[in-house]
Amino acid sequence: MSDTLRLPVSCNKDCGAGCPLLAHVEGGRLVRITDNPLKAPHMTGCVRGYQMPRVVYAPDRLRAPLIRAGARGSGQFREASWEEALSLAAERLGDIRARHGSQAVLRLGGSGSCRGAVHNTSGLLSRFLAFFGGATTTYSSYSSAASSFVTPFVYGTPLTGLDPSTLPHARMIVLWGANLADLRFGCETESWLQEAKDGGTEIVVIDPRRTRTMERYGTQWLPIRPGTDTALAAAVLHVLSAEGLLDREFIARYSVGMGELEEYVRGRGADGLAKTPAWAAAICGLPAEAIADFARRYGRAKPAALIPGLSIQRTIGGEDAARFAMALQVATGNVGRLGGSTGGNTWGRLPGPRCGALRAPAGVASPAVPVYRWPDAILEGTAGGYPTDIRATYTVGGNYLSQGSDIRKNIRAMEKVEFSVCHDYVLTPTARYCDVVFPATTYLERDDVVFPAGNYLFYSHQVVMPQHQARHDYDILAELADRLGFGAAFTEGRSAGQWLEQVLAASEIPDVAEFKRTGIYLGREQKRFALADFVADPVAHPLSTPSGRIEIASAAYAARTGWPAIPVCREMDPEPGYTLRLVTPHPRHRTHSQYDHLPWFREREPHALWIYPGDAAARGIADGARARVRSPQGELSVPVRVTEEIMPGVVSLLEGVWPDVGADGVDQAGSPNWLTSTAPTEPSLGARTHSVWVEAVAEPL
Ligand SMILES: Nc1nc2c(c(=O)[nH]1)N[C@H]1C(S)=C(S)[C@@H](COP(=O)(O)OP(=O)(O)OC[C@H]3O[C@@H](n4cnc5c(=O)[nH]c(N)nc54)[C@H](O)[C@@H]3O)O[C@H]1N2
Ligand SMILES: Nc1nc2c(c(=O)[nH]1)N[C@H]1C(S)=C(S)[C@@H](COP(=O)(O)OP(=O)(O)OC[C@H]3O[C@@H](n4cnc5c(=O)[nH]c(N)nc54)[C@H](O)[C@@H]3O)O[C@H]1N2
Ligand SMILES: [Mo]
Repeated sequence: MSDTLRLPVSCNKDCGAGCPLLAHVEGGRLVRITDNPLKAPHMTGCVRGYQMPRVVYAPDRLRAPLIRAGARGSGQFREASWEEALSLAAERLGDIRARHGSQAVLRLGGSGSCRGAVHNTSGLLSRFLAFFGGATTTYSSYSSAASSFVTPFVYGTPLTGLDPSTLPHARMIVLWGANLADLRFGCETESWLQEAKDGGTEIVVIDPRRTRTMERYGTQWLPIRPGTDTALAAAVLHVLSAEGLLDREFIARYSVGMGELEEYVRGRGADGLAKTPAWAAAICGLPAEAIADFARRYGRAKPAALIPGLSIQRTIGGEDAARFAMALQVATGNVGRLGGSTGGNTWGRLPGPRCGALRAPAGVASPAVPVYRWPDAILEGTAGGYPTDIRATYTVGGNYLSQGSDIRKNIRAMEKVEFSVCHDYVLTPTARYCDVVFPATTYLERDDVVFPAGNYLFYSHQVVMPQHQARHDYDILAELADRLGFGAAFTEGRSAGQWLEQVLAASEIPDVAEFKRTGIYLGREQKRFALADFVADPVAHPLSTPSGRIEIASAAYAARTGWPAIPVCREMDPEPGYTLRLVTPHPRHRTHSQYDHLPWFREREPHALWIYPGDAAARGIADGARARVRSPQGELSVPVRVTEEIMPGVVSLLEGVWPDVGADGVDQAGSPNWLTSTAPTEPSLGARTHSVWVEAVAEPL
């Protein structure tokens, strides 16, 4: 008998997917991961899933609990027994709660394994801290703060997505800051995009970089300066309005306020400025004719699917970039139609099959701070207008000392707290600043249901034993809960495995044994698009906006925020002394900062500052040499890639690189958050990591 086992697994990661994979185990060792042969034809995994054995068996995996033995950030720890480390953490957390209340603890992280029903780094810590008494938590997300904030005002719902199988029905697809070939947005999107392209769909890519998405799927690249999408959108609307390309019947039947927006872009609004292509050209860096031509083709291509990336709203003014994208799809009558889109957030924004999850109890008071400003909340506290004074942080599934903007500030914040705990499977930059670090399992060391972006569920088997002394987050928190006196409340007497059975029993999956065997459960409908009901019959299915219709002008938004009811053109202010706009996109070979500790992944995507040849020449910077890049927040040193794949005036550094800051205060790794700021976009208080002014010079020898 062969001892090769093949078991369905699925990445429980925050990369926008969750894929149907198959683990091959030989003699107890995970040797390979491939696509699950039982998957639907358009589903595929990606390199990060296939290469997970490198992560599971990484030489730098934590071997035992760690207790800090040197200055914070020094990396000096001693290995401790579970008993000692758990007791220490329970004692310190309990002591802080006794002296300052449970809200003196700040909950951080959560994205690490955020797709699991049971082993969910976000849900588990929330549950633990709720029973602890209610900690200070964070609201909103690094990902989509601005668009999540505005979308309910426009559509009355966050469910604005589509199934990618609808894409081949589009005559034109506009990928507006959406890099669908490098990033994962569901496990089917790339295949359906390919099918659309093969079927003759025009695919326009609007991005300051010429990405793999353009290379593979694009029929036209419109290079745009970052953070200027509102100007381009306004000019497109101007052309549609001036040239009779608005779908007036659709607008009248389904929306309110388009007239006000039309007045604004035509120059009859308060600023008296006509948002013509020529006007936008100077802002966006695109030729006026290219803007007008795009507007006409977009206005005539029916149906057209405009898919915004999350990138356009991680900018100053991102709220209105998101609102404009939705307004354009309404203006052209493409909402709620097969082959169209809402112009709102797309991936994972439709319901999945019914399935339970292990959650936090409701009704526990937990004051919250915007996640983008977590270090400010620690440093400023109640004196700075934040709800609490933070004395401790608890991180599960986050690496905010790499991923939070302004790492220098993050370090100050982590140095200020009395006590900090972290669970992870490697010693991340964040773990280095913590007092106790618990070694956690990866998803391949535990059973779970994974929620992908789509109308399906995947089962992910435990395929290897927990490595070294790693434990599940669930078990670590249960042990701590026990020591803090609320173990029974946290576990309700169940193990993680028993919770999983309970979740499955309460799901719509009819045959759980079959689900575990195949790893795949498909919901009935696989070709859905948001707002179909509303568009089919707006009287029977009104939206839950005040008017019951799509609100292009939202009085509720204006009343709540003090910002204009319609989206307006907004751009970041210039920063004297800085002439280059930095974008910090997501990497193909990492999920944020994950995998950056492994040379194999780093070699596949060599880290470099992308800069346009003319900009490099003007600064004496050579291809392959190192440059110094500085912003008001910090300075770093990084190799340079001189390339026409980025437009003039813009530079790019991928996010997710672990910082490596020398005694001179210069980051040698090129970690973009050494340059970014926690000043957010308003009113959502969201991330603005694509709105950063920097300057670059050749590295002094
Ligand atoms: N492989 C992989 N996939 C991932 C992730 C990952 O880390 N790795 N992360 C996942 C997560 S959590 C998220 S939130 C999403 C992120 O999804 P996005 O936010 O959409 O991703 P980004 O890479 O930031 O930006 C996408 C593209 O927009 C361009 N861009 C930047 N600024 C602008 C702008 O102002 N205007 C326009 N028009 N384009 C701009 C960038 O050059 C880039 O090519 O990706 C998800 N998918
Ligand atoms: N400059 C810049 N910064 C950005 C962005 C950007 O575009 N530009 N993007 C932002 C966005 S959209 C996001 S979502 C954030 C993401 O930022 P983070 O939420 O910090 O994401 P990761 O870097 O993936 O860190 C997740 C950590 O969880 C750990 N982990 C994974 N699974 C488990 C598990 O099961 N248990 C435990 N205990 N740990 C686990 C991983 O090892 C990793 O260290 O970054 C943001 N930061
Ligand atoms: Mo994200």
